[in-house]
Amino acid sequence: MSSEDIEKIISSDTLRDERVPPGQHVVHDWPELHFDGVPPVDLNTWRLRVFGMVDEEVVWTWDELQSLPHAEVHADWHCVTTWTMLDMRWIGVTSRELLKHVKFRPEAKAVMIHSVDKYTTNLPIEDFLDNDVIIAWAEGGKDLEPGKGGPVRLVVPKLYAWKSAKWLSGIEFIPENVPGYWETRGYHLRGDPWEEERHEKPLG
Ligand SMILES: Nc1nc2c(c(=O)[nH]1)N[C@H]1C(S)=C(S)[C@@H](COP(=O)(O)O)O[C@H]1N2
Ligand SMILES: [Mo]
Repeated sequence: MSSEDIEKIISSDTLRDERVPPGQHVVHDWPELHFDGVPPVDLNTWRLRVFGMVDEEVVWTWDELQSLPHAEVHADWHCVTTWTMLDMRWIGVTSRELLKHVKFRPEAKAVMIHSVDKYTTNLPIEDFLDNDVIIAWAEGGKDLEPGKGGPVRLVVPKLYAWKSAKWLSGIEFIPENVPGYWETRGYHLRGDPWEEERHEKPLG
């Protein structure tokens, strides 16, 4: 596939006059954050499984994922620990492209994202289907290193980086937007950096 064939998507947040959300600062070295170690991922046995409230479960192998149309997303990216990276260029398959092959039930309200390291994070379906959401295997022209989620991760540019699950393995359609790993531990259910949705308000 030549680079001209790749659909180019510009995340609308890169068109803002002020691109750095409140309380954030720009970094140039890509930090690496995960709750546990870097899990080994064998491409021969790796699968991406879409399940839950769907008419029929769909499973992709690595080669099958690669055979879908590729896209490049130009986007900024914000971590709740206050770093922001501008002008990321992610290569992969968009969530919309993937879901051309899945019929989810109208009662489904959210997705729970699953990873090889047992990490989970939740997204309302509208956020998952935003046009800049990508299942990415490369950034800046280089394949993702294992620490950065390689071979493949989700990227949700408009929400804090904890929503961008590394070592993606599953997308589960669920009836309610219930909390994932960090959301259960006090992070905001949605995580919009422009609204500073960092943490849920403490009780009491
Ligand atoms: N599978 C998995 N994905 C994950 C995490 C994790 O622990 N496991 N950490 C999240 C958090 S809290 C952040 S801030 C980003 C960091 O991504 P990076 O290491 O590429 O900077 O990954 C997110 N995705
Ligand atoms: Mo994070």
